[in-house]
Amino acid sequence: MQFEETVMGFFLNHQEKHHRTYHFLILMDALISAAKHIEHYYLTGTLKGNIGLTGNVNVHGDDVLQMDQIAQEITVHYLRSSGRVIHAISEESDEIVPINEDGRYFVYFDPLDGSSNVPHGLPVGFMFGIAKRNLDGHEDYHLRAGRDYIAAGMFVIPTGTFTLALKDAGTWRFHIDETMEFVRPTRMMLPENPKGWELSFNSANRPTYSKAVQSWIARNETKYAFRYIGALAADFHRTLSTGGMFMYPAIVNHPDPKKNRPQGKLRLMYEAAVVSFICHEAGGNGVDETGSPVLDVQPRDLHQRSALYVGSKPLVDDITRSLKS
Ligand code: AFP
Repeated sequence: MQFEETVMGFFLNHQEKHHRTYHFLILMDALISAAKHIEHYYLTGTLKGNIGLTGNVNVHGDDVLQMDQIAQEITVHYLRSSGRVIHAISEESDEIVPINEDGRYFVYFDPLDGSSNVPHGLPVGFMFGIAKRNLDGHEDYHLRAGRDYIAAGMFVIPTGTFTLALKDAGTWRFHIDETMEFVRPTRMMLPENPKGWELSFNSANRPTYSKAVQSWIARNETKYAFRYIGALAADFHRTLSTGGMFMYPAIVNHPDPKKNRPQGKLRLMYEAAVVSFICHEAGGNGVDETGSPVLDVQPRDLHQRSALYVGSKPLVDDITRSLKS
């Protein structure tokens, strides 16, 4: 028989090695419990009729699916019961979600990212970033740059995979086993050999990108395979394994100027900064439309958007030169 190290065994060793408190473990246990519940509801959703629309529209103008609401409720429940979270910022909530005044952490999350995949039962993401409350100083500000995160992760639901990055301690991938435990921590580093690298972006939007990005794509598209499923966690999961680059450029040349998105589409705190943090710990990089590191962007509002170019350093560096030229 083969036995694997569990995610909790991994955390206990990590916390002991780095002389950390147990509070972070309690928070991680809450996030993992939430992910397992969301996964369960997702898998049984069609049978229970949970994947339809609620008739509500969220802060971004997207139709809210029943599954979005279920995932939000589950996550807030577990964060609350952990007792370790002061505030949460969620894609599904216009306002900051107060959780527990004595909490130590801020959590930024999207409990069901990639909703257009839901009616098809295809992969979606549960993405999160964690910053620590400033326990020694006076300031407890929740608008933190990704550089300030202590951890970030993504569950690809319902595939049973979990990728987690711990500050200065690497990016790790776990798989769910037959007892529903996440097991087998595997250190992830972006492959250096460009042979298998892939590009991932919404090709239908290509004419709407800046001229610099369009020419970069024209110069590079034949060198790499192209993959896109439309859920950031699933697309980036692949980028991390194969190397290459995921991008969601700013929309600046839309035939209907009202549909331009010069700020990009993805949300900074619970999408772009999360994958940039994971990528950074795996030896890669993530930049925005100005070619600046996403992790350095100081958010000014909860649901701020960002363009994103994330993946293997040589490709991100190369497109950064085009973005800055
Ligand atoms: P939805 O949750 O609204 O489907 O958005 C998902 C997402 O934010 C991200 O997960 C994808 O990478 C990106 O949008 C896909 O956007 P397009 O549908 O415009 O390609």
